[in-house]
Amino acid sequence: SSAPGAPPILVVGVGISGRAIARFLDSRGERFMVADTRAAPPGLEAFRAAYPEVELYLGGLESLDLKAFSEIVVSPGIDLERAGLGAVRDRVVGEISLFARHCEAPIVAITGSNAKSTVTTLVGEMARQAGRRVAVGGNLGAAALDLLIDHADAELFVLELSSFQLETLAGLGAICAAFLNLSADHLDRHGDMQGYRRAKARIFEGAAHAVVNADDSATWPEQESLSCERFTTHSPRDSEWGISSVAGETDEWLYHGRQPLMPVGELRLAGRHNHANALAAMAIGHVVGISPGVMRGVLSRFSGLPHRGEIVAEHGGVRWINDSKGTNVGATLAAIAGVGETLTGKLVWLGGGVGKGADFTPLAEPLARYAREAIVFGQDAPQLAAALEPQVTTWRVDTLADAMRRAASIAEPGDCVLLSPACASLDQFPNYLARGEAFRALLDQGQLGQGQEA
Ligand code: UMA
Ligand code: ADP
Repeated sequence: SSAPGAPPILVVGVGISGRAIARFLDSRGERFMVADTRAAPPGLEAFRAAYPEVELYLGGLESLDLKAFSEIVVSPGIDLERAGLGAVRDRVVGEISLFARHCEAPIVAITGSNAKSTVTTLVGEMARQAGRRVAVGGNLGAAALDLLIDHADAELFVLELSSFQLETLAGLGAICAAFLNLSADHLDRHGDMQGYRRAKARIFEGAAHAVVNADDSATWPEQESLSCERFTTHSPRDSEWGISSVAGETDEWLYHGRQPLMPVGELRLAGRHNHANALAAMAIGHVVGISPGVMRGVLSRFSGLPHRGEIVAEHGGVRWINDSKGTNVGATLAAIAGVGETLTGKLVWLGGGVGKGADFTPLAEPLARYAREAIVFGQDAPQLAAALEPQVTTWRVDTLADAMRRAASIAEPGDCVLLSPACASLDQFPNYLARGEAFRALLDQGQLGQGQEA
């Protein structure tokens, strides 16, 4: 705890991370105050109720004497430059730095533009099935510092880490650091792809082992001495994790080098991108000593997280898929390819929201191939329409509900209606979960005019 009279710590943010940081500092008897740059942040009342004694400041941080704090612990949503913290960067740490400083058990850290939650959940489940006391969280589920308090006896921490969390992180020292893939996202925050990649690559600092994507060189670490497991959706070279057919047979199997692991057909997760996810999870599990048999068992049961390629309804021969977590172009390309592989009819694609400065033009080619129509909604619908036309028949509406009504009116038996918006939801929903729930609720209400037989 802080020495009497020592400068206090400043915590920035009253969201999930800010509350976890405050709770952690409080549990250690540290002196701290809390600030949020917003005048009326959501979660304020809950924060006040939990910490009535803690000094709270709302508004622009320039009114605070930032030099008066020994350390400034920031929430991931804080853009340091925009919040006026650029000049005191040397005293800024993120929630995960605090976690790393106090965590004594081994850490598995997982990042990437997409697939983080799926792979993190799989690895956590594999460790649990292997009988380990494991705690899973970070950018998904419980905040990392909450895990440190609530699972103090964990012998392994499996953390999903976002680029926002990694940006302020130094020397994590993970036993296994996985960088799954890189495609454009959050460019409004990180400036360009180099800045975004640099933030993510911090995951490797001090790591004992890395797991990277052999098909995506942007995920490879600069540290040449770092021992690397590599996964690919092609035939594995050397000791890579990959996919191949058994000699003389057509069935595909997952392989580690020349060792067959399990038939692809035994996976419950569909689509090539999910085969990559299964391989990544197995490579990580291998690094931390989980047996192939346990991993196969988990992969043969896991059917995916909600809001990620989730089949929500089938009406009149039309399948409705909720991929609300498809919040960037790379995710949506994977979802379209995954659905397209199995489609008998056409795709009716629903997309739109906050594009975060992304280039949408890569969506045009696969949508031109598979889609009956692209129905776009929300804030950046005009940008989407401009990127898709004239190759793709595009229809513009205001809301998700309008888009679904339009989809119901044009879909034919054998078609698939896919909500994989390639955008954040924050213009019209609190988050991607609420968007996915709205999709499900509108289907359950049966008011879309779609065929009613379930
Ligand atoms: N904000 C301010 N001023 C402040 C503090 C926050 O304007 O002083 C704004 C931020 O710009 C942001 C919002 O408030 O728009 C929330 O920021 P936050 O850092 O307080 O967020 P938390 O509630 O702590 O949630 C964060 C993650 N959210 C973000 O990074 C935006 C959650 O991931 C994560 O579950 C949680 O920490 C616990 O680790 C969500 C997310 O959307 C799922 N992550 C992004 C993604 O996956 O793409 C990165
Ligand atoms: P994250 O936590 O990184 O957002 P999720 O596991 O929640 O990742 O998946 C988010 C979305 O990304 C899914 O809904 C799907 O559209 C897409 N996706 C999943 N796996 C991959 C992959 N390996 N490559 C590209 N996109 C993927």
